[in-house]
Amino acid sequence: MIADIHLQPDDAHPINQAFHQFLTTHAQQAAALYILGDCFEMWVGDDVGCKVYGKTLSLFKELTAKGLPIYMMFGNRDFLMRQRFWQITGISHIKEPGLVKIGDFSALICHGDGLCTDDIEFQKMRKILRHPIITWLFLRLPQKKRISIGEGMRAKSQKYNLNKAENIMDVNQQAVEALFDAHPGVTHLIHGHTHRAAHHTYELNSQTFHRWVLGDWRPEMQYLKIQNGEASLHSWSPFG
Ligand SMILES: [Mn+2]
Repeated sequence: MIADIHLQPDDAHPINQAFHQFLTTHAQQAAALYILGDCFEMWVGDDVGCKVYGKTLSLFKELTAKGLPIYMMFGNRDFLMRQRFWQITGISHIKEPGLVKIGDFSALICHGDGLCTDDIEFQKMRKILRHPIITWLFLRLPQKKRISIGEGMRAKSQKYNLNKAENIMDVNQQAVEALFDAHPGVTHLIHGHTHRAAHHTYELNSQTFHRWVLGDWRPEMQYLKIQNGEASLHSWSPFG
């Protein structure tokens, strides 16, 4: 499982190159690959995305055609992939929160931005941007317009994040507990978004709950491996 690769709209970018290498090595050896959002730095429509990320998409296709199941969730930067994307790549879309069962291991999975409930401004904006009418209208704008809006929002969010207190941008513990409450019997949660790779645990009603956070790919990438009923975080660098 991986998240937050934030692939740049340029296939020659080192992050994209590293990701391509990961796909053809680690991912290929896995039984399945889960991407928990923000694979792409931005996605303003399948017409633009499929062109800009052409190399990545053809690698996805190669892997799914070989029989590797790939699952992808929307992130807060890439939630406008539509039928053409899923068709071209062979990737299956999973909605959040998802529940995965791999052997004896069960976990809830989500991108993680929905759990950052202390950031009220962000949550308000998220609601507006994800509204079906807004996305419908947005996808009908000319390509140039969509690209410029996307670029503008990207710059704005970078600036916005610089001025925010660290704790506001992390997940809210009550939101995490509420998610577990809604799924009795599940004690693992895996998410990305905050870019703070870690394995957190807490006890409640004599039960241990685990929260696994996937990191980003700067400078090292982290992935979570599920094997023999256990999860573990790993780092990998294609740069040696
Ligand atoms: Mn994110």
